[in-house]
Amino acid sequence: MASLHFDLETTAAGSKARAGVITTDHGKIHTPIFMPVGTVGSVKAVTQQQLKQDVNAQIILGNTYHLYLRPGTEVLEAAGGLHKFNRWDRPILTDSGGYQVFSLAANRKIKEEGVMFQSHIDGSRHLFSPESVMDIQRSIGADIIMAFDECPPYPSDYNYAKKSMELTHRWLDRCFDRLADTPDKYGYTQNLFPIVQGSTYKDLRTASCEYIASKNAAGNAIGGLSVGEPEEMMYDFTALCCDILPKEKPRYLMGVGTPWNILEGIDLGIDMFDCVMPTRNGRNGMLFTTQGVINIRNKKWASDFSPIDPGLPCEPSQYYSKAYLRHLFVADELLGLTLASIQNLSFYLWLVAEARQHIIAGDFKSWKAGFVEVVKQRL
Ligand code: PRF
Repeated sequence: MASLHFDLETTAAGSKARAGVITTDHGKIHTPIFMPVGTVGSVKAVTQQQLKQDVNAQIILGNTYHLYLRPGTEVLEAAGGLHKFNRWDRPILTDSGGYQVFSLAANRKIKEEGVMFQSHIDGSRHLFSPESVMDIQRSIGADIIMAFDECPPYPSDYNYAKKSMELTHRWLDRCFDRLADTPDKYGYTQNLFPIVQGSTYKDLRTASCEYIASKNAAGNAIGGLSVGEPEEMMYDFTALCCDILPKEKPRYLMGVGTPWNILEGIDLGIDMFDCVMPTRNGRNGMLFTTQGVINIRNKKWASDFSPIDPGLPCEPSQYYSKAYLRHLFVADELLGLTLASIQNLSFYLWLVAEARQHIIAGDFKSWKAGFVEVVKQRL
């Protein structure tokens, strides 16, 4: 079938923000978009029906590292790919494992060939190379697949960052070569997004963006940010990358972030985001709402029978009260995890949809300036 394409609809006045539509073989994605993280093929505590009906998710993420370790490519291929296995018929994006291998696996050894590592589950030894990671992503069958990269820690010294970036670029060439040699497995097109690296050095970031742009991929990602650097630095490097990466292709800022990070990213020209924050923090009782941030375990909510989030047009957020959700958390009830995850994901998807409407309406900049302060508030 057809390669992914991106139609840029509107560029905001006085901002680099854009509204667009990405078309994949599993349907359309309206941008800017937030992608819920479903690491092992499941967005934790939320069903696929809830993701569609309550959250309005348009695309979800999976992780090559986790899906390779469990259930493994044999099961995924026998199922006919991840879409058939987890019954999610909208677009899926898989991260390459390049990041998870560095954050989760033990005893990593990075070589030209790839990365040797030990599984965080059972200690078994594995090699990830650009070729093996492309093969695994072929078996998973996501619509958008990510290049195998190295994400250096923050801070990294210049020489390390440069060598690491050059390795990521050589690995990228090998990813493209492998894909060219292996056909799509399931009758629809998989699209490789390369990843910009270069740590926090302007000349390296510039060189990486130029190299990645020269590949003329269907979309481009910015990696290596939101790894502990100050927020202002993340915004500065995002801006630098957006100025070089092609306008006519979607730009994906990996692993970002808080609601205000997302609004800033949109302002700088980012189209796609993912982050575990809404689900992970939700499971710890931190709620993101249209009124600000809530710690639902706090005693002050014990008898507050107002809706979880009166400003959110999502059924669970309107139907259940703060007092009830607090009770579920205090009593360690599993439903609390589900309701908090749905609240946070619904809020994130609502936030990007609102941003899109304001970009189209022409008042994104002024709306953002006011709303950033609201979403940052601690209630
Ligand atoms: N590379 C990959 N995945 C990622 C990152 C990266 O640099 C980040 C950094 N924020 C999150 N996820 N492959």
